[in-house]
Amino acid sequence: MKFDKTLHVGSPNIGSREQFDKYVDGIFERKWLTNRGELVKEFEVKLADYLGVKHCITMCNGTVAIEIAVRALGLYGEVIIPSLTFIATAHALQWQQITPVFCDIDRDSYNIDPKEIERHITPNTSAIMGVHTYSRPCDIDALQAVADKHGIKLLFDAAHAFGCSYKGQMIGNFGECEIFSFHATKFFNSFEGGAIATNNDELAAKCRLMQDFGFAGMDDVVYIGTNGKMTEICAAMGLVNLSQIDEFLGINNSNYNVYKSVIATINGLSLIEFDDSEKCNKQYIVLEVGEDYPLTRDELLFKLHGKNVLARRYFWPGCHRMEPYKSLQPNADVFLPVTEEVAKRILVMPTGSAINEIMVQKIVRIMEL
Ligand code: T4K
Repeated sequence: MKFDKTLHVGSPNIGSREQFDKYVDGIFERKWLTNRGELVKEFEVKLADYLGVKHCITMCNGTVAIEIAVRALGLYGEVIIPSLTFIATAHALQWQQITPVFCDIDRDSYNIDPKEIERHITPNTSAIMGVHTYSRPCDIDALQAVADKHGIKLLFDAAHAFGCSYKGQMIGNFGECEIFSFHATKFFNSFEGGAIATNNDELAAKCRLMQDFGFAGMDDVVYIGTNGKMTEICAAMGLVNLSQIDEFLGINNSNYNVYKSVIATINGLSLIEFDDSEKCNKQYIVLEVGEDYPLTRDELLFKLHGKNVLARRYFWPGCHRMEPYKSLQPNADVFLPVTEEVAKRILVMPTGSAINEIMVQKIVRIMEL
């Protein structure tokens, strides 16, 4: 059984076309396309309200948002991050001549392991940047304790964790700031886009200036800055999708439950678990392919691809095995045994509004062999 159309991991959730068209009419009527237009302002208010955070500054994408946050926080030298993440986490640092120092992950949560951090701290360490990988929050309290003990900053790449909570509070409220991605492939998208969420007034003001070349007034530049602004068309998409976010969350939840019930019967495959007492977007359906499964992870991947199921190996082989880090830090793997083990076993499966229960059952039938 082969699917007629390719099933993607990152197929976008797209809200009401009618509502979107109305926003677009307004954009053309106002002739205001970017540079803090009406829709961007409305989107920021609604995002901050949804997250229960003081400031949410929209950005052109998640990568530039991290770069701006890092710059606004005055980070330098070395920043500790996990290697099991999308390459943007590392690149946003290296782009600014800051060395990403790769720390191992916890075997159960796949997130940066707070117990492993201290071995990487040097006089040059300026921060820890946790990543809430696959939507599961890091052990934030433990990371904050390490950061406080060493007088370094803590921030989060929350690209995967919009709509998720930690101890009942929405992600977006922790560390110095948290950075979201609203890329098309995220369960909540604005075509391209991102945001910096923070409760720190001073940091928010700085990020806002830096995303607009450092302009504090018409002819007054106060910082080195860049162009990190979100456009009106992206804000329109974000507003539409935010108004339907519960629908997308519901779809991901029900797809996850179907995957869970059917995968439970297959020996050698295990599925990521989420804490039911917290809010979670469940946007990544992550499988681990164990030793007792008859195929290796890669054999299963190619079998699925052959059936038009474009499963992904996110985030194999780990940033430390990609350039330029592979050459710059050739021995990084010595401290990353868990990352190495997990990276070779994980497989990310399609979900979102393009996928339904019947499709999930068919996908799992392919995996039953
Ligand atoms: N930090 C973390 C932890 C991240 O995961 C990311 C991004 C970032 C930072 C940076 O945020 P942004 O600067 O991107 O806002 C995709 C996304 O482009 C990327 O945003 C995402 N993480 C990453 C995990 O996935 P690729 O290179 O794998 O994308 P690609 O083109 O292979 O697309 C993935 C699948 O989605 C394909 O099967 C095609 C399908 N697709 C894609 C698009 C764009 C669609 O069906 N429709 C579409 O419109 O990076």
